[in-house]
Amino acid sequence: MAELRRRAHEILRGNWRGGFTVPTARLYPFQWNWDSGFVSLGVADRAPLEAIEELENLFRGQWANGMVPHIVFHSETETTYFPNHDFWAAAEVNAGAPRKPRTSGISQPPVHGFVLEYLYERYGHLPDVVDGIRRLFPKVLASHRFFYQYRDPEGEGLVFLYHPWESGRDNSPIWDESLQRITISPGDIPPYERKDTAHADSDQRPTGRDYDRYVYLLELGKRHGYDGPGIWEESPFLLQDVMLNAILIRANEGLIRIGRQLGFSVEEAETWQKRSVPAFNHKLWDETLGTYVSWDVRGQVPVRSREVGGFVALFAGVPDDRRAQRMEQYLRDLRERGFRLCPSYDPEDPLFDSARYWRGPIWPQMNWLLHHGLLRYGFKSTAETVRRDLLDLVDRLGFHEYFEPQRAVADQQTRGYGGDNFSWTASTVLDFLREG
Ligand code: 9WN
Repeated sequence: MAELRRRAHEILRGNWRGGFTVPTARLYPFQWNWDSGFVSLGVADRAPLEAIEELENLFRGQWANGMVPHIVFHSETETTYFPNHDFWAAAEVNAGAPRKPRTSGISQPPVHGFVLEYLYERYGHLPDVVDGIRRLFPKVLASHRFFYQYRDPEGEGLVFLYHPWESGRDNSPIWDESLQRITISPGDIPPYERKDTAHADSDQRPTGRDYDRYVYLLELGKRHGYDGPGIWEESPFLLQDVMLNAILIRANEGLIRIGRQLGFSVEEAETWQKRSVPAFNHKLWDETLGTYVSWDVRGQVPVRSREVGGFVALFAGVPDDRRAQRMEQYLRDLRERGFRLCPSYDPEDPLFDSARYWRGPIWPQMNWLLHHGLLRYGFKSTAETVRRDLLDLVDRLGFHEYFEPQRAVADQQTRGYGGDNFSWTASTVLDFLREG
């Protein structure tokens, strides 16, 4: 385990670009929103102040409307990623988007409220860290306000996304039906060239058709300055994502807790919670499946499948004990059926694909969310399984982006999937080792 720890630090140092961390060198050469949240916890393990620097650099990309974009392009000369800053043209279509650093035009799960809470709990004895948290607090609050103002037009307490990249689980089968509504005729999208398949196996990445639709939705957002009401009115892809909302709720909670201790007003966040928690519980629970699911706003139907995002409700503390027990039982059954925890998608569903992006593999940061969610409800042994499974996989297969969930298959492998030397994999390992 000491070796694992040493490697994890080495990876984070290697991906550090003087002020922020890239998820992995060539595949994702910029700063990503929710990656940075998880990564800052790992960075803090060695240098708590660098964790603050990491987050402050992310928030340099924050828009006037409060949105924290999903990518901050600190370098304008890096060319190994598509879509790059020029394709997004964010500052050209929205006056509130910074010109420096350049950014994308959509967001990602807002993890920073609970990340600040963890940093405060662990390093609150360091005055410089506390000063950093004080500086970041109002920015994080503003990023939540963005979601409630721009992504919840009916004041329901549940926020929508209009691009799979905003979910962080880009290629999950839960988006398939909604994406199929998008029909693309010649000339609908500008010509573009993918870069991801030059750095990762194309069997493990989204298909060309998926990418066309990603570009279509990007262009739709661009037409509306990425925050206009036309998005809600026009987008064929519009969902209240179960995980985005669970993370927002958990992050509100984090802000409320540290806000009280640091003397910030927390009334606004409390008002959000009062709306969001019951709405989530009422609208997103699926009694037959025994988990929470996303809601397809355009189709006015639930997206009925068991996928890892639904289980983040545990981390948000939303379910009552009965619901939580059903969710935990499902995870235990998966283990007994020969899976490591936790596959990103239901292995019994025909759309499950154990090696393809978000359609089955295990993601490290998802294990982090599940582990802490399970602990919150006292499911110690399953929480430990989730922790152990990830540590074993990384130990045997390396610090990859994602991993094979079928035990029998993974046992024959020598490497994980997707990018290598991955930052949030290193960060999750460091965090899990703290408990070992
Ligand atoms: C688009 C960086 C990001 C993660 C996402 C993951 C993947 C990007 C891509 O990589 O998405 O944002 O190009 O596929 O799905 O969760 O933040 O690690």
